Amino acid sequence: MNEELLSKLSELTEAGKINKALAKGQDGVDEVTKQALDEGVAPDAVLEALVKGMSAIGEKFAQGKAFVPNMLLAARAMNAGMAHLKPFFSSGQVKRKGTFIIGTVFGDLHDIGKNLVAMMVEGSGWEVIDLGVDVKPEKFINAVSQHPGCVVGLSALLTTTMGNMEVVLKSLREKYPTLKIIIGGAPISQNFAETIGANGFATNPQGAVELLNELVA
Ligand code: B1M
Repeated sequence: MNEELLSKLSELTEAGKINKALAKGQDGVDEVTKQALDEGVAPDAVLEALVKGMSAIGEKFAQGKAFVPNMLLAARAMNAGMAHLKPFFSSGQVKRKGTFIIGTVFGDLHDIGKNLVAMMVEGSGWEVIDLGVDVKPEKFINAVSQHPGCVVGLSALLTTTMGNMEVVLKSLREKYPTLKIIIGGAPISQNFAETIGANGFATNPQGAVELLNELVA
């Protein structure tokens, strides 16, 4: 029974079925998560099922078999489930993989891709702190100071703001020499990531999740 509920939860998350009102009268992630927890399914098993659904849509997106709207719906469905899990996070019954601080670097206002990365990473079990767009080094430094052991993600969409990634990275490493920093965005390449000394680069949200999991393995 548990297995059935959990696989239903993964499928509903992947399909972006949020709740009854939005899923044509059928139970969505909202209702099924509540049902699972009410029936005594372990909260970490529920989280795993939600993550499985998000990973499935993330992989399809990376392969060009799903699109931005699919990702957005899946993330909203995931969030509906996460709302029921929040008390278990606060009580420490369910552990996060780590904290990921993400922002689009200063000078750059593009946030659609960055938001997708943030949602996928959150959906894979990390706590995500999204600093928004046009983020200056001081704001990253301040956030890192409040979250020891975090990983930082920098996004940039313009060739003119790629250089600002290096400025942010250097400012952060001056204060936190061992801080792990990953980067991404349309103009970014592996070569650029290596040149500025980032710990890794990803071309899509699923790639960012895999990179983060490798960094904390
Ligand atoms: Co802008 N823009 N834009 N724009 N814009 C581009 C990027 C551009 C390629 C369009 C073009 O000329 N063909 C061009 C850049 C050229 C260049 O630098 N070589 C450009 C330009 C020039 C500009 C302005 C300068 C235009 C002007 O005002 N003259 C201006 C700059 C403003 C600024 O930032 N200071 C500007 C403004 C804007 C809008 C505000 C109108 C709007 C942004 C709205 C918003 O984000 N809220 C906008 C948009 C929408 C685009 C395009 C059309 C779409 C970008 C997007 O959202 N893609 C874009 C052209 C295009 O890409 N076709 C363009 C979809 C998104 C899912 O993909 O962001 O690549 P992407 O994210 C991917 C990956 O890159 C990766 O995962 C994401 C999901 O797969 N990824 C990461 C991203 N961050 C990551 C971080 C990671 C890992 C992976 O780890 C930390």
